[in-house]
Amino acid sequence: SSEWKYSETQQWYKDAPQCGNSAQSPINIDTMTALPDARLGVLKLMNYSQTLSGGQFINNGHSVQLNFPKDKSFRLAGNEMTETYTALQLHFHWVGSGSDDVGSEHSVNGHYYDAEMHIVHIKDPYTSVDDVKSMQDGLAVIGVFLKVKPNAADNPYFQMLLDTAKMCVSKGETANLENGPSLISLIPESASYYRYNGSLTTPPCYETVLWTIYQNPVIISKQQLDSFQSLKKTKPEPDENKDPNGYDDHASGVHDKNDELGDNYRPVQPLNGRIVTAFFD
Ligand code: BO1
Ligand code: ZN
Repeated sequence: SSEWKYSETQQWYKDAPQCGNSAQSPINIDTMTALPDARLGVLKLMNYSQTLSGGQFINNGHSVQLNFPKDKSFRLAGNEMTETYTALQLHFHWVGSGSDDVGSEHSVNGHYYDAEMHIVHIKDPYTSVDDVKSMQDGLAVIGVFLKVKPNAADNPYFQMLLDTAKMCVSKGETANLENGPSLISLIPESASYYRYNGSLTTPPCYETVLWTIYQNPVIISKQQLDSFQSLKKTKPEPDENKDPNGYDDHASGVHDKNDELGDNYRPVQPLNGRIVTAFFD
């Protein structure tokens, strides 16, 4: 069931029936219909000033994901929330090098950003997605848009992530983050956000996610987008000139050009009457 592909999003429901349900993610956010909600307030991001050092990046063939260190607890709560959540991982969705005007999963008034970061949290005290999959708000995912500005300098905080993420070129490769930025440094300065109930954007598409999408993007450089696009979605074909018995953590061998990891976003899904609310800073 982990054999799904971004080129076949319309087939996902066959192995993962929930992908065909009616409260799916991502969505287009229509800012004219998003309803300011007085119950919402600035997100409470607890321990987010700690660094991510000690986490581990993995290229899972669908994205590059940073699993958070087990000995730190980055936690999320909100004004209106009775529950708290603990962060498990962050990962990215981004535009492929041959594509234009796409890349993010969510869109705003039909506009897509170059990339989107997801910080995935699980409701306390649970630790497994299976335990919360029947709750509408078992997970809380924060979405942050990334925007390439021509001639922008490297974003120093994202660069600290990319220096390690870049080492996981092939599917299955991992690398430990030794010098990580604080989690708060990856979040936009403005606290404004959109909020709705939806799903995981990949199989198994469980409708268990309380989504928070920050309104403002974070700026990255063109070279930083290039670093994401240098990753591959497969393991390399063994290089016949190399000793086939020699093990290598960072796999050697040959990648096909169309093995580039990118365009790893699901198309926007129908709202089916769901309401998007908003908090404006
Ligand atoms: S996303 O943020 O909606 N793109 C998203 C999509 C899939 C997952 C998480 C977030 N998958 C789940 C896996 C679990 C895993 C959990 C946390 O992520 O189904 O097995 O424990 O890493
Ligand atoms: Zn995601």
